[in-house]
Amino acid sequence: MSVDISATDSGAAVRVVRLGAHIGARVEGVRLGGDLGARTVSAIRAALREHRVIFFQGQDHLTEDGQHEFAELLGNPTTPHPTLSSGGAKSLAIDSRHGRSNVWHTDVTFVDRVPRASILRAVTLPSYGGSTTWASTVAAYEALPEPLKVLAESLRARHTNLYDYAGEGRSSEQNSAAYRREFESRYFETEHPVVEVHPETGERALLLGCFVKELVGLSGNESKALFQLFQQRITRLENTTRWNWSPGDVAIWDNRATQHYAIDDYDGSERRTLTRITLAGDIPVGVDGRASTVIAGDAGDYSSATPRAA
Ligand SMILES: O=C(O)CCC(=O)C(=O)O
Ligand SMILES: [Fe+2]
Repeated sequence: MSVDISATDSGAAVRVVRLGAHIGARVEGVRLGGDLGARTVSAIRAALREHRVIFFQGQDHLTEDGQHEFAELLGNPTTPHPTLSSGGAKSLAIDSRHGRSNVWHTDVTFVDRVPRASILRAVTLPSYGGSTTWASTVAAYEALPEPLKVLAESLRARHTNLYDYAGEGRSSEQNSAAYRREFESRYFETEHPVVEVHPETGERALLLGCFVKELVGLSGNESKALFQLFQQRITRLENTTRWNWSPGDVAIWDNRATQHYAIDDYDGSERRTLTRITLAGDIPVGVDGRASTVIAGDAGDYSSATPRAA
């Protein structure tokens, strides 16, 4: 077992238990909330940077306010979503009655200011199934043979919130018509590099997922073929970790280094709800120093973003 131990502000131990070679760790010994000290927050940040997605169990005390206060210690929370209203709530409701995110994606890539991280808290769970899988887009890039790295680094992709283009096949019949209308109520389109340089670690990561509409400069068929080639690399099982939720569990993922997929293998009559808070991120930058560019939509009221120096 690979375990890293560091001390919290109260002197108690934080244990970070690795779950796989490329992605995932369980963090023990932390009670999440707005009252965490700087050493604990810094241990959580370090674990997130290293493991891409981290899991906390037994956080049943956490309320929506507590989740938000904790999020403020890690970064700047965005509004819940660029298009979905949350009825004044501080978090986005992930609710099986609205839809099921059983398609691989990085959160909110249709805007230029792609969130830095998401913090997801399980509230109501089905009696079986409904786990979530994350994939490391850094490990996927690093495993590419050199010619494919060079190709990926030269490509840019257009991402939109009208998300059925790329053939990834979100099971849209599962998503309520009202939810979908609201999701698409404002049109966003952004051009991102296919390989982004991670702003904290300098690592290279593939930036794709279900919001991709096309690869710039290619025909529809070529675009689809190359999208699938890289997307299949990302979702190789060796790059993934899967979490089977219990109520009170919290997952935090680095949204610049991962994609995720919510597995729709629970009974249709059962409800599954979680609450998500995302942290504001900067505008991605490619290996050539070129930043992402907005094609349509202004996400200024979703999240403030400072353009990264090229
Ligand atoms: O339902 C889940 O497990 C994840 C849903 C999702 O895509 C998200 O919270 O960003
Ligand atoms: Fe998501």
